[in-house]
This record gives sequence, C-alpha cells and structure tokens, in this order.
Amino acid sequence: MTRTGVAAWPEHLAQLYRARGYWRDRTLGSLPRQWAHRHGDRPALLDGDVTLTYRELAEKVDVLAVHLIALGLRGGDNILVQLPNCHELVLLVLACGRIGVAPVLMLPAHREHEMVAIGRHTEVAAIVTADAVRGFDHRALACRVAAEVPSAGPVLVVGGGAHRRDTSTVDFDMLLGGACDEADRARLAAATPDPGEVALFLLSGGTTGVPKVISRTHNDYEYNSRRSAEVCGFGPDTVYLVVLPAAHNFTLGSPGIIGTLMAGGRVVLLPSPSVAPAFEAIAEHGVTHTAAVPAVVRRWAEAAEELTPRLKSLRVLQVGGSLFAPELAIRARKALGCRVQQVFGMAEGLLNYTRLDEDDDLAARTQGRPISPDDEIRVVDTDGAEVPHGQEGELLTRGPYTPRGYFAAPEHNERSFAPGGWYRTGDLVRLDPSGNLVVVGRAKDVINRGGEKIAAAELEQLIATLPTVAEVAAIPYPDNELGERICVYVLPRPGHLPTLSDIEELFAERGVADYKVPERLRVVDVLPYTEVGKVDKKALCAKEAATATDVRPAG
Ligand code: AMP
Ligand code: DBH
Repeated sequence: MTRTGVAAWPEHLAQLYRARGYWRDRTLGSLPRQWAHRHGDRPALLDGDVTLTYRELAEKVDVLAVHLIALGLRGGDNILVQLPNCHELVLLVLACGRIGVAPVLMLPAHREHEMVAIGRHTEVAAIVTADAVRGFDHRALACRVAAEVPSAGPVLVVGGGAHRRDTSTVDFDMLLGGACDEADRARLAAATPDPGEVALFLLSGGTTGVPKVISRTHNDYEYNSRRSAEVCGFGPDTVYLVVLPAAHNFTLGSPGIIGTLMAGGRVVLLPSPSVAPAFEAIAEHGVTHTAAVPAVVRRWAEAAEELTPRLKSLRVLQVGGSLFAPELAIRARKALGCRVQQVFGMAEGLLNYTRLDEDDDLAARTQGRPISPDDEIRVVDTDGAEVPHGQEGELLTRGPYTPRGYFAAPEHNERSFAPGGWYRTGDLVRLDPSGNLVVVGRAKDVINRGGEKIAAAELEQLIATLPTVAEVAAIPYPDNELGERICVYVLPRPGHLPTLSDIEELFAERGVADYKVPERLRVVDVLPYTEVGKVDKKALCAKEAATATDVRPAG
C-alpha cells in the first residue's frame, strides 16, 4: 500500500537519479542478505554480550520480519519505535524494510507529549519500546501512549521477558527466535516493498510547535548511507562506535550504522557517550571511527588530555549537529590523536562532510561540502535572491536524498520548501573559497541545545497555557558546555510571578522531553517588538548573550 502525504521527486529527476546510479532500486530489507553473502561469518554488530555476524544478522532480520507479519503488520503500516542503542533497533529497522513497514524513529528522551503527537500524525499500527532504561519505565510510557493513539495496536517490548504474564504487551525477544522455512521465505518475498516507498521516518528538530516528520525512501536512504560511507572511506576494516542515539540520522546513516554495514565493517553499540566506557570500548574493539556532537567532543578532549597511552586505533572523529569552534577542533585532534571530520547534516537530507584528503585547517574551520554531484545548493537573501559568491545567506537545497516535503504537512511545506522543491534549511552559511560551506548562524527559530534541536514555538505554545503568563518568548543563550541553552522571557499577567518551577511542573505534567525544559527565566514587564509587531528575539538574544550569569535558583 502506498502512503499518502509523501511528496515525490519529479519523474525526470527520479529517472536521472537512477541513470546516475544513485537510486539502485534496492530495499533496505534486502541488504542484509547481500552483506551476509559477502561477509558471512565476520562480526557485524557488537552490543554488550551480544555479537552478531553478518550471517546471523541476515537470519534474524528475516525471522523478525516473519514475526512482524504474523502480528498483523503489513506494507504501508507505520510503527512508533523508541529504543535505546541496541542490536534490536538495527534488526528492527532492517526487518521493517523487508516488508514495507516504516519505523518512526523516536529518541529515548521523548515522552507522552512527543510520542502521542507523532504516533497520531503517522497513525502508527504498533509501538516498539524497551523495558526500563536507566530507571525510566519506557514500557509503561508506551502503554500510555498506545491508549492515546487510536490506530495503535500491539506494544512490543525489548527485554520484556520480565513481564511474561502480562498479555497487554508482546515480548520482542520472542520475535527473534527460530528460523525461516520455505513458506516464510515465500511470505517475505511477497511482502517486498517498492524501493521508491518510505523505508523509515526521521524526526526533525523542527521550527514549529507541531511535529515534523521526514519520510525517507529505500532509494534515497540507501544512497545517503552508501555515498556517505564512500566519502568517508569506510571499508571492511572500519570499526564504528555508536555513542549518540542510534535513531538519529547522524548515527544511523551518515555513514553511521548502515554505512558501516554496507562497507563490511563492524558496529559497536554503546548506550551513551560517557567518557570512560567510550574510551574503554575504543581500546578494546580497536574502534577506528565514531561520531559525536561538539558538547561530547569537549568532554572527550578534556579527558584525553589526561590520558596515556593514546587511543591508538581511532582514526576519525566525526563531529556535527551544532556549531563547532575551530579551536575545539584543533584541541580534539591533538588530544585524541585522530583526524577530525566535520559533518553538517540534517534529517531532511543534505549531508556535508569535510574530506579526509583536505588539510586539517579546512576540517577545523569549515563544515564540508555535499556528498552528491547532484546535490544542488543555493545561498539566498531574505528575498530569495542568490547572494554574491562567498556572501552570507540562507542555504536552500534539493537533491537525490533530500525529500520534497515533510510527511503529511502541507502547511509546513508551504513555509519550509521554496518553489521548485528547494528545502529551506534555515541555516545561514557562506561558501568558503575552498568550495566548502561555513555555517555562520541560523534564520530559523530553533534552539540548538548540544545538538538537540528545540522549536521555540513549541515551548512558547506550552508555556502560554500557564494562567500566570500573558506573553512568552523562548530564545537560546550561549553556554560553554552545550553551545546553547534555553531562556524564556515571560510577560506575566498582572499580579502574578511565574517561576521556573511552574514551567518545570507544566512540562512534567504534559510529558515533555527533559531536554526541552528551560534553564533560565526572565520575568519582565515589557517585551521589545519589531516593526511588524513580533517579539524582537534578536534584541533578547543580544541581551542574553551580554549577561553571563545563570539566574537558575540554587538547589
Ligand atoms: P534536523 O533538521 O533536526 O535534522 O537538524 C539539522 C540542523 O542541525 C541543521 O539544519 C543545522 O541547523 C544543524 N546542524 C547540523 N550539523 C551542523 C554543523 N556541523 N554545524 C552547525 N549546525 C549543524
Ligand atoms: O544535526 C543533525 O541533524 C545531523 C548532524 C550530522 C544530521 O542529521 C546528520 C549528520 O545526518
């Protein structure tokens, strides 16, 4: 079944992308068998005590896909997935790709507020979650979400064996047992989706209060990952360490997990970027590549400066997600004794990498260039006119792995896409004489908190529901550790004094992800306005940047 709400590329471009070998008409679900053919008994995935070879990976993907069919899932269905970094997540994405079911990849930090909105928007037929992770009961969360999402069928729980008596959820681990027989293989063959169809949904940090979901097709995502692996020189000797959430486009396909597997390398999964376990894993498994956000790189560089001997195996540290200071790039390269590669990417598509044959200076001060000869980029002024070469402007893009619209969101698309299918990135960039892009700022109303994007409008809509608040504006304020944190300006209703705790309570009550909780509150009796009558956020940002103190109450 074809999903509605997915914007297609124009037919002549689809043909061109095929002719140029970008789109190979292979489904993500067909890849594990090809990999197994090539790499057989070599290890593919390491997750704690579990090691899966390429052959085992392919077998488990098929078994899981058969079980998903038996649970009633069909091509065209979407499922909500919230898993920590684990091999089951990788198996699930590939098994879904085998049968045309599209996983909607939530982050572990998401709660009811995000899960319900996105679950409804994508009309998910099932939810896959984990049992308790780091003390939080994801299973209970998923059950609450299922009750709020009319389309939601079964809740599948990874590590759900502890609740075997509970018939309201399905133990995911049971779906990985057994082997496929002839009839199963026929079932799988019959369920093979069209490679032009949606393979998975990624979330965008977004610019509005309503969720924005990005559909990625088999063709576009396979190319996204394969070409990334090529550009980054991944091969059978690549050992890629996952420390950021695997549901993130950076970790999943830039080149990430899928790119590593395509190259015949080995993926090592860790639950988080904590320094000690990460450094241990790098030493133990001979990790050659990993990907982190600048906030993590700072911690790693500090720790590595104290460390002897060096992390010898590490060749490339990929850094992306938010602005990365050149000084930190240089410091990280020295401290970790590896190349630093900048990645300027987006779940919406376009990926830029600094190249490994460029000098270290470019890798420190630019954010790289696109991966595809058919990635088109324009740098435009506020009227949409192209700026002179080398000048600053907003980056627009289109290309073979940049979808032409958000999923089922015509009103967002009107704003976020320019005529001709150009995605407005909201990023202010300039072209360096080297041909690489330099990200200089942002035109979109987003707060980038250590790589996590938060739409100011989402925060404002929530906070405006407080009876003590007359008007509210959410802005970023600079922070050494995370780059930016969240500041909220509030104009109170007469006689009221809203506090940060009021906002924290509201967010907890609504089940908003923790990383969106504001860390600074300014209660004011007047807000600055622009000529068109909007809150003048530029003025507020300038004011915040000038004040270094954190007014968060102690304790
Ligand atoms: P999302 O649309 O949520 O996938 O987030 C993508 C956005 O993250 C980009 O449009 C940029 O604003 C930001 N971003 C990603 N990588 C970088 C980078 N290397 N430097 C600066 N900003 C980045
Ligand atoms: O920030 C991002 O969204 C991002 C960063 C680096 C991304 O999506 C990517 C690489 O693929």
